[in-house]
Amino acid sequence: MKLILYDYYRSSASYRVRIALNLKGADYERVPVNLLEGEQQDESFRAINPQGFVPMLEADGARLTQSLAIIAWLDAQFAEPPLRPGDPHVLALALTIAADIHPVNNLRVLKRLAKLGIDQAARDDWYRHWIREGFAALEALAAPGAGRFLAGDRVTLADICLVPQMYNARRFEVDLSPYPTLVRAESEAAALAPVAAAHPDRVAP
Ligand SMILES: N[C@@H](CCC(=O)N[C@@H](CS)C(=O)NCC(=O)O)C(=O)O
Repeated sequence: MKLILYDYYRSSASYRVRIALNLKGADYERVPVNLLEGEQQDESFRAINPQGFVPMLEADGARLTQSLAIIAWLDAQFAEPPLRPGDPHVLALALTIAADIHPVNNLRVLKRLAKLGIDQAARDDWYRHWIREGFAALEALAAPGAGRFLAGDRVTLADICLVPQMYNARRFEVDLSPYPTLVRAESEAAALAPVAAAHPDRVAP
């Protein structure tokens, strides 16, 4: 199967899909879409992904969008390791990040805030606020069922969402000490070679 990933090295939704592809040992090519230069808005890209977002995965010509849907599809195609996107607890942890933290801190939202006259310091405060609020909830939700990873002793979709969100949190200098479960799970996941290979610094242009 020919897999082509349209991504951007610092896009956390793309980072999730890179982690999943690497964990599954899938062969894929990358086509970088430079978000800072606005390539996601180019007519040619919107013609193939009307939402103007990365990631997008082409699989034998079929176009898949939305990182969690792409990962669920990959999980159905490649059995090992099972990432458990259909497990309600795993999915709830993943969505706490992918549906509740990430969208309000997306580039287009930050650009909109700037357009409304919100200055850089206030935009950074906004960004950190939603991470802190989301991580506090995630810590409480995950702690009782956590093991080596966020939802037990095997890596799941929840860890795949956690690693890129922790990367963003560190970039914005969020104090992570109130979230020991998240810090522990992330360091276990980040130590896995397929996860490490998906890091933005490893794929930067
Ligand atoms: N819900 C989507 C979100 C995708 C998304 O927000 N991608 C960001 C990069 S992380 C993007 O392309 N942003 C472009 C923009 O904001 O203009 C997913 O999980 O795939």
